[in-house]
Amino acid sequence: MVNAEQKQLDPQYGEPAQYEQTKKKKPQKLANGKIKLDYGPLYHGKRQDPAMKKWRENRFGQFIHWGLYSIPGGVWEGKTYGYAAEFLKASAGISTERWNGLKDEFNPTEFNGKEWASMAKAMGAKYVCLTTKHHEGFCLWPSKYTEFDIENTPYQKDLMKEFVDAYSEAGIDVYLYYSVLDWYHPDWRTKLKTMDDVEAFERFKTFTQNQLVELLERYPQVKGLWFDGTWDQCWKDNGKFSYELEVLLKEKRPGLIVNSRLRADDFGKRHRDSNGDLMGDFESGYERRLPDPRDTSVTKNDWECCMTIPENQWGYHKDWTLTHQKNTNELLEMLAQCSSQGGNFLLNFGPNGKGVFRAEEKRIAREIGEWMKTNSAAIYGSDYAGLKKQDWGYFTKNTKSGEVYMIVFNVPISYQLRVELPKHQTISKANMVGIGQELQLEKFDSNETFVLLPPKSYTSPFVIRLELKANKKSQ
Ligand code: H79
Repeated sequence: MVNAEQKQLDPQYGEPAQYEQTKKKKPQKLANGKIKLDYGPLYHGKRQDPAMKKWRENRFGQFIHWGLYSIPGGVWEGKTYGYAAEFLKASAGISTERWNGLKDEFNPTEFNGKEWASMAKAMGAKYVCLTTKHHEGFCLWPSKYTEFDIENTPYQKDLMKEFVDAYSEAGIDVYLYYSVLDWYHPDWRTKLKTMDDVEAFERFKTFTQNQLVELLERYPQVKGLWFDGTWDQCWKDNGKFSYELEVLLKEKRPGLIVNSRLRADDFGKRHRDSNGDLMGDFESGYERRLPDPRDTSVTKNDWECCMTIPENQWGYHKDWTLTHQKNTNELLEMLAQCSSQGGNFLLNFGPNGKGVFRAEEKRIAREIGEWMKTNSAAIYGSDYAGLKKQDWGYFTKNTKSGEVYMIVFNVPISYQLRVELPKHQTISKANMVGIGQELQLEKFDSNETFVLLPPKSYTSPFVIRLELKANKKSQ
């Protein structure tokens, strides 16, 4: 037996082959100038299979953060902690033992899958992503691989089954969030410093794989997995594992969609490999931020922006007055921007420990839904329109019908909305969506036209549908 000190990663004891392999590789250039990778992307370019097309058409999703952190809601022993509520254990320095005791209080008696799904549907969400396990390690489903799960709470029941069934029946695609980082599991390590760490992490990888396979087997309707908590050195040094995990999960569930956070390559590069190519099916680095609205390079890959309503609260926090709360029009503008650049918008909700959404969330969901009732044609199935962005808002183009939409957020004082088209095209007609009113056009340059708005006060964003025609002399 070697003692603990000897077990430090001393060269005389060597390192397990798997660990060595990802840590010590030297980059090799291929004939095309690219770095040779054994664990790069599974494919290049955008996936065009039906499952991924559906993901793209959905454009708008509901994110749900729900776990033990939803009980204290950012408040511990009378003190309010302003940082993200799901981080309360860390920000208030709560011992693991005390935090884990929250499991005995988790009893969401007000949870009703059908009501949740109908709220999401009325909002216009086409997909949902639920936290099955966040950093705290608590599992919302009854897992064979841990005691720290819903089965061992006063609630006991498999609420995830009710959730997945209700959303699926409502026609909303279900995705599952899974944090690899785990504050509960004794084998989780951020960095592998000793042989013990390496061995523990091997067990942790098995645990992770088992849980993910378990999720896919238990919930057959699930369309994809949304990974998080993969930024630590341990994961970056295990590119081989994340590659093999992606392969395995996709074999288990053909068509499965995974975000770019799952992967690290041979040299520890995340999201994008050492050659700059995306790993996973969509770029998920846009957390609480959007790309520059004029940046067309983002249209090369699928991507998604996940967004909170307050500044940075994912889990339920009792006090939302601490930071700016985005209003409905601000959120609609983000949704429109995502659609205009070929991305999805995933808007977060954090129900409380009883399973109740806060009043502000219900109101925002209702208001978004009202807008979507009239205007969703400019969102669902839409993509980058190939037109130069203008200051009044965003162009989108429906990929099936080819119809072009203008989603207007800033009405100019002149009431003139500038549109610049390719030389071979002209606008033949412009209609206000909803009212149907035809708008006057003024062509003022070979390829520029003003869409003229009736002068009045505009109080909410609106959509204009353009009919385009090819010029006679087009080449
Ligand atoms: O679930 C929500 C948050 O709780 C979770 N992701 C969203 C979807 C989240 N966990 N951590 N964070 C967000 C912020 C963490 C940032 C950091 Fe880092 C981790 C700072 C240092 C390590 C990521 C990696 C940013 C810099 C390096």
